[in-house]
Amino acid sequence: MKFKEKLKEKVEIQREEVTKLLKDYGDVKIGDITIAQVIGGMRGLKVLVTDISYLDPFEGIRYRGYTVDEVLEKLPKPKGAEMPYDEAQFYLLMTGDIPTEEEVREVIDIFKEKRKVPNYVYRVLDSMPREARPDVMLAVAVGTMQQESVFAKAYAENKITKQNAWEYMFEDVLNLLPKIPMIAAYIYRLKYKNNEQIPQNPDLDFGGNFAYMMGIDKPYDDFSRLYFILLSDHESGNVSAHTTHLVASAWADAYYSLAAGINGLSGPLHGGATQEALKWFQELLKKLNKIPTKQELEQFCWDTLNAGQVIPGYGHAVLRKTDPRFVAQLEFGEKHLPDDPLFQLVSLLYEVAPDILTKHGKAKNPWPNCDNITGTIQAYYGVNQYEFYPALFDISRSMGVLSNITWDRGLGYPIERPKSVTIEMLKSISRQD
Ligand code: FCX
Repeated sequence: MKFKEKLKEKVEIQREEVTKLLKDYGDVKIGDITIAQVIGGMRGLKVLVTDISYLDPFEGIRYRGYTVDEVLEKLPKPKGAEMPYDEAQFYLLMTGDIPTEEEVREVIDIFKEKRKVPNYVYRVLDSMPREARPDVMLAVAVGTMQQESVFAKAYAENKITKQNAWEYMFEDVLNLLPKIPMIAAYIYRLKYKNNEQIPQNPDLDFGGNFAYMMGIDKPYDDFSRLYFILLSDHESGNVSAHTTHLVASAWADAYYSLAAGINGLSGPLHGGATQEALKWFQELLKKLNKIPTKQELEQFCWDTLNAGQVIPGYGHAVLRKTDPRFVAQLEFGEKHLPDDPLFQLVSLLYEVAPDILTKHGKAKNPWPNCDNITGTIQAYYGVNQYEFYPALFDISRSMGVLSNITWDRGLGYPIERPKSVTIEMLKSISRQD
């Protein structure tokens, strides 16, 4: 497999670099820690390392050094499609290189070969309560397949060394990732479409086949490709990426680790924000029974803030400008759904909310993040069951977190184990200062 050969070459070079860095410069300090950071969710602490993506507070995300615009422009696309292959984004995240047509074709073929989901997974999903949330079902499906892990089997047979661990992880990742959109589409139709399932289309790619199995016409395939690229990675400190990395750091396999990451993504301050944003817009429309004027929208924002709630899809722990992933979706919306009332509302909110949040004076970043707009576009294409949104986010995020844990094993990163202190200790340190 050329894909694996390329990765192997890169892993070996980088492993040597990391070993040398550690040996020669392991004692060099890269920062200090304040009490505010320890109590404040470790904001700004440089304690993780990943090359898969980097989030600049003012520029936004770069995947392997490429901006959102560059990725959308440079990655190969299916014939006639507006958006690139998700397989190409996965290749980029894994290897750091923009794939050629031939290189992406290899990944597409591997994914097609491996995407068939075992029947027992469907039986487990069918037996779950219909009220179970889609992302819970997805995590259960991933956990159910853990017994297929080649990494876990090789470990049990004493075959794994620090040198070869990444190869087993990589094999698990290639077995697992192509199944994620298949399972998510199955869950969607099980829960919301009377379990009338649409079999996969063997001619279609990751995003295209997902849209097909969802039963939604074009250009939903392109929106799916776009969305899966945009949310695929956001450094390794966000909750879903960090959780996956943390669990894998104890040499849990990709199945355990991804299931944990899926759970990590669920909270309303993280992957749940998309559903909160759509809910917020719908409540506004319900309350006013019409598209609000600018003044009415401003009032609704203040009502939200005065009630002690957040404006969903605004703010960010790291970003300090409009999220380029929001902009990419806004541009898609301007092209494909400019007259949609909800979409118009998103655009209007973008005009008023940053000023209001600035006046409110709490949020460090008054600009929108990607989650503010996704639900509106999904709803336009009929996916208005907003509890499904974290599962959609999971499909995308799987690409980045699974790339990260492959490299974690490739570079021999150890088990993660930060040190805790007590509040008494912090008080005592502050008294000495
Ligand atoms: N509306 C109102 N208040 C907000 C706000 C918003 N959109 N964003 C931040 N604030 C408030 C915080 O609640 C906090 O208040 P407090 O001092 O009373 O606790 C204060 O501003 C400072 O928070 P800040 O440092 O700016 O932000 P954090 O790093 O603590 O949190 C998130 C970042 C994203 C969690 C926060 O901005 C938020 O809750 N936003 C709304 C939910 C959301 O959009 N989440 C998705 C984020 C992202 F894209 C993802 O991970 O998926």
